[in-house]
Amino acid sequence: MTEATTVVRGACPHDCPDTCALLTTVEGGRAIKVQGNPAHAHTDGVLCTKVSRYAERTHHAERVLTPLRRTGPKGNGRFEPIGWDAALDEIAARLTAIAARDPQAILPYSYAGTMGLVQSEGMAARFFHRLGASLLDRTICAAAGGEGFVQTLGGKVGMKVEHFAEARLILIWGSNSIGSNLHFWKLAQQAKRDGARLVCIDPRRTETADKCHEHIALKPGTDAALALALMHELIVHDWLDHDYIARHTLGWEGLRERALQWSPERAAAVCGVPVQQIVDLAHAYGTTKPAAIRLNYGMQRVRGGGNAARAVACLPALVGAWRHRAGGVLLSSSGQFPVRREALYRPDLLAGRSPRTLNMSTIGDDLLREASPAFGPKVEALIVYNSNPVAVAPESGKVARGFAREDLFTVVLEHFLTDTADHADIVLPATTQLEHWDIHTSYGHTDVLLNRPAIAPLGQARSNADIFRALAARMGFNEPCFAEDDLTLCRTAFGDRVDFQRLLDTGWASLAVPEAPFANGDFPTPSGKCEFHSERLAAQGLDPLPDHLPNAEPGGTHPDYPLAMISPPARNFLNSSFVNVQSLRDIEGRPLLEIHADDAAVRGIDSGQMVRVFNERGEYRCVAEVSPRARPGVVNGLGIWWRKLGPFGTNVNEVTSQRLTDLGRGPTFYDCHVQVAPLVDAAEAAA
Ligand SMILES: Nc1nc2c(c(=O)[nH]1)N[C@H]1C(S)=C(S)[C@@H](COP(=O)(O)OP(=O)(O)OC[C@H]3O[C@@H](n4cnc5c(=O)[nH]c(N)nc54)[C@H](O)[C@@H]3O)O[C@H]1N2
Ligand SMILES: Nc1nc2c(c(=O)[nH]1)N[C@H]1C(S)=C(S)[C@@H](COP(=O)(O)OP(=O)(O)OC[C@H]3O[C@@H](n4cnc5c(=O)[nH]c(N)nc54)[C@H](O)[C@@H]3O)O[C@H]1N2
Ligand code: SF4
Ligand SMILES: [Mo]
Repeated sequence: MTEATTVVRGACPHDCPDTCALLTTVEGGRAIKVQGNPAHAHTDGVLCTKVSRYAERTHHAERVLTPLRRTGPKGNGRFEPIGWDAALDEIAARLTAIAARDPQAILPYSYAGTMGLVQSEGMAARFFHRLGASLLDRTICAAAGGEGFVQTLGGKVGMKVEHFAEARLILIWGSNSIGSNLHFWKLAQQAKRDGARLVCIDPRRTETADKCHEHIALKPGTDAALALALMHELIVHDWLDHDYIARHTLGWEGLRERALQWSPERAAAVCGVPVQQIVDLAHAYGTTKPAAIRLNYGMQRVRGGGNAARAVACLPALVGAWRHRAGGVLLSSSGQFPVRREALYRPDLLAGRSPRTLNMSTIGDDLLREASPAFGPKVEALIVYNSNPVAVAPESGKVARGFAREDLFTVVLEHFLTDTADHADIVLPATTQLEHWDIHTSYGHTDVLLNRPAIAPLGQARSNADIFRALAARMGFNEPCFAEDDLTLCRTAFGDRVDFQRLLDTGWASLAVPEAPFANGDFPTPSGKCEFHSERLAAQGLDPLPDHLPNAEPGGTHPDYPLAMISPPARNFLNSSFVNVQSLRDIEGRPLLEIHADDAAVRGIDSGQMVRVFNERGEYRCVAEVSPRARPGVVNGLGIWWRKLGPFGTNVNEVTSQRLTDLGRGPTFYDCHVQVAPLVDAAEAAA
């Protein structure tokens, strides 16, 4: 190492359960290498391919490095550089004028471009609360499963991830762990080496399914039927832990009655899998101890996703799996972190106002809606940060039309000119994780991580928190909380609930969470029990017991759109992030649709051919791959390409719907019927 070389400790900011500890090597003010920190147990010195390229992403030639103002028509992506003062003055003037009529006409739109508490909502929430803007229901990823878990176990809580290594049976359910939860996969491998059996439950034959002992390729949206049939077998063969059920669960009689309606034969017909596979899985689950379930969000992006998560969450209590630290279920660990939300987000700045809440998953419809008593004011201004809705939100034809409204004032804080930034009136250059402070929770482990800036902000980039601080000053918001700098916000996030000195010294701090959290019940539900029966759901007029709700668009039923489509992540992208990093795009090639040989043959489709994928909502074009990764009747449209980098300026969300889930008002990306046809016109196909 030369004298000018430093290594800086950080945290991966991305929407991924693993929240890795990073080490960034800096030479002459430039980040030259980003690696996993070997001292952090969960990271173990390993990063995924994407974030190994984070230096390439940060120093990308196409970074937005000055504020930009639109010059061409809306959506054209033509801009001129302007100064920060001009940009902030214009935004403050526009927002002030709109707020004078009704601040609810202003909508913040953000998700998990960074998961850091400071650069996500740390200063932004304060700003929008003070303004009285519409609130955003952040449902786009995890709302249905999250609500299913809250109603059943009492929160986003579950097994400690490290104990999966000791399990004897692991169900990997609705998760492509190798692609999207790499550090969990390492633990599963360890268990496998020690003799554990791994079962993957996923409509797609993923790289994870390839490496498990068994793959159950059920139809999308049939997970609750499978879970209920497993219960049926547990009951019939008496593989139940009667003592655990009696002491630590609520509503057993009702659940028992419901489950007995789900014979393996009935479920097999619904799920489209052999009866024997269900019988064998039930036997394994009922007789292997400890048995652990790694559930992920892939199984809850369908109409009945909340109920499905609820049904799966009931399983461990039935066999008493929670008694052992390597038994139970994990969907998300995010509920374990003692974030000081009031102190950080300052909802008190609403000062008694209660603005309407808009659902981010229906942004397409909501941008096109006129004012009405039920809806409230038309959306006149949109401030987007940490998200790329034009690419990632469902039914993107409508989303793009909404963003193209000439009368909508749109500000986008970004690193790049994404599909969304192309629709902005003003683009503001944001720093990346290598350029700012932040503090991180995780949804896949239970360590808090601190991120130190490794390099100075590039160009004129400013952190999200800094941008909202500056806007607050421009708008005359003079409460002291708007003066807090980013490092202070890091401290505020947990206060004395986490040892900040330790974070400064080592980069992370583990939460003190119980080894086997529900060995003696103590669920954070109203009853303190695992709630098979939920009074809270009953009070909302909903079914108090979990049930199977068929997909709204199951495939095989609509005469024009006979195929079901799911659109899981492509391994080398993270949602729509990294699509513009050339070395990663080279690995992914072109937008791909996996289709089973039988479905391809009847349509005259060959591998490598361009196809149209369409339904009543729209059409996108991509390359077909005839592949055993697709099951008959289901096509896999791998996500999430930038529209402008895909053929014909569209992506997979052109065909997904804005229908919402049973619980949590989440999106239903994987509940989508389509038809697929070869593109015959050679000129079209070449375009
Ligand atoms: N490389 C990479 N990693 C990622 C992401 C990424 O885009 N790329 N995304 C991140 C995000 S935002 C999240 S939320 C997390 C979790 O992200 P998830 O979206 O849960 O990602 P996956 O682990 O790929 O799990 C989805 C799996 O569910 C399967 N699936 C689809 N429908 C069904 C169904 O009805 N039932 C069942 N059982 N399975 C179904 C899909 O085929 C896929 O293999 O991962 C994060 N990690
Ligand atoms: N069809 C289909 N659609 C899906 C999914 C699917 O499986 N299929 N998955 C869904 C899921 S699970 C999710 S979570 C959503 C994800 O949707 P988003 O959260 O919108 O995720 P990204 O597409 O990665 O966009 C994040 C953007 O934030 C920017 N960004 C990152 N860090 C910062 C920062 O510090 N400051 C600012 N200002 N910007 C920053 C990045 O450059 C990037 O453009 O997509 C959903 N959409
Ligand atoms: S995306 Fe996930 S696996 Fe990759 S570095 Fe970040 S936290 Fe680790
Ligand atoms: Mo997500």
